[in-house]
Amino acid sequence: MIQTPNTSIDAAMRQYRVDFPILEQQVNGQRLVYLDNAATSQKPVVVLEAMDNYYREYNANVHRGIHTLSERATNAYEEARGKIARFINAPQAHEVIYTRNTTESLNLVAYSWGRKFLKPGDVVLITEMEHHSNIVPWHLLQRQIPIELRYIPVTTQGTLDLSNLDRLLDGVKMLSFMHVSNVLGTVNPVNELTRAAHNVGAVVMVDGAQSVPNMPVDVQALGCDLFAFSSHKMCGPTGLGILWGRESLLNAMDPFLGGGDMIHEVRFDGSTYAKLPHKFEAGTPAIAEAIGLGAAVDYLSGVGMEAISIYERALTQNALEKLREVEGLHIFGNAPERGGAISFTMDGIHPHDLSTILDEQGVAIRAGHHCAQPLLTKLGLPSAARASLYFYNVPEEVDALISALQKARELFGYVN
Ligand code: C6P
Repeated sequence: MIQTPNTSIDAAMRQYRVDFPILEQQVNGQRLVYLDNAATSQKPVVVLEAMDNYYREYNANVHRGIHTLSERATNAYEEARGKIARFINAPQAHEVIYTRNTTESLNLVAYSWGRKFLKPGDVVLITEMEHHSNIVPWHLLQRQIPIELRYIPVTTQGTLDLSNLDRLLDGVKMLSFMHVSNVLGTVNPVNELTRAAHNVGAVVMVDGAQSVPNMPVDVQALGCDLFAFSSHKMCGPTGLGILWGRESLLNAMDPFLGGGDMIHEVRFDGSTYAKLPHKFEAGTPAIAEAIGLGAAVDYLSGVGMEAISIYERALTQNALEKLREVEGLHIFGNAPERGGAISFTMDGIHPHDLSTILDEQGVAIRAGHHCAQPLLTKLGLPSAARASLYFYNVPEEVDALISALQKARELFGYVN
């Protein structure tokens, strides 16, 4: 048993494993140890059932048909929006926009807000630890409008270097940054950054892809203006993301995509657009997926986000302590506040080889640049291995990771 402030949490978390039958399987003749949760989480049975039930019982398009199935589908789809809004403490459900994923949410803002409100020479401030989905949309925008893209540096500890924040914020119209790093695990100080950016009149967007699944998130307490995350990393299905934004800001932005469902009126000479949230939801949406995320949010609320966060912190500390004892292993990121993603390299073994050897032992980790190439370049790495934990992981799985890493060293002849 690992030490948490409340050891009954350990036992409680263990009980939830039965909700994830996929974890019971063998991979390559070994019990699966799934440690790739930052890439995508597994889905509990209640989520699978909610989606299955929609397709079996009331599959219909939303907001269109005046018939019973369509009304049921529309109600379930909109109820899910309400649940998601409550989950992040959004003031109003219509400020919650369904997108395809975090990537689309961030692109939507760069496109719809950026094209309307940025002028040549304006500054967008991001950080050196960003995922590509918060870098490339700004690069694309630069091809249309010559904005300046500025970066908050990352320290050797893996935290943001805020010593020159005032200077970096000069002329900034948008500050956009990740809440929790998918590579370093670092939890960034959202309140501090938001306050500083608001003081210079900038809009603040937070990429919550790695925070919403793992800790309580209250967008009002964070103080930011826009917040993006993905369903599939928080026990929900793929194909669905969320953009939350302040009503006034979303109203001021132009639509992202044009088509059905997002219009008020279409004439031969022009169109007017629907109110929020539909203005940003062109075309038939991911209905089953929204219903699935609604079920995921209910499930996570039942487990308790505070309990998830406490448990994951303890499990991550446990993993870090054990990993530090593995000879030849180097961990990247040593922030005092960190999430469950742990990136590392091992002397003499390429991360891809390491990942393959671990897979042979049933242990699933990720290797590569983790869609954060500029950060890896700064760390002097072409690629890294990464284990990422979730609340259904247990301490024995950390031990399985350590044994598999030792085995890799043996295979490469580093141990007699
Ligand atoms: N990171 C990882 O293995 P999408 O792919 O749109 O659902 O999420 C993009 C994204 C944005 N921001 C952060 C901080 C992320 O971690 C991710 C997804 C996965 O690290 C896939 S690259």
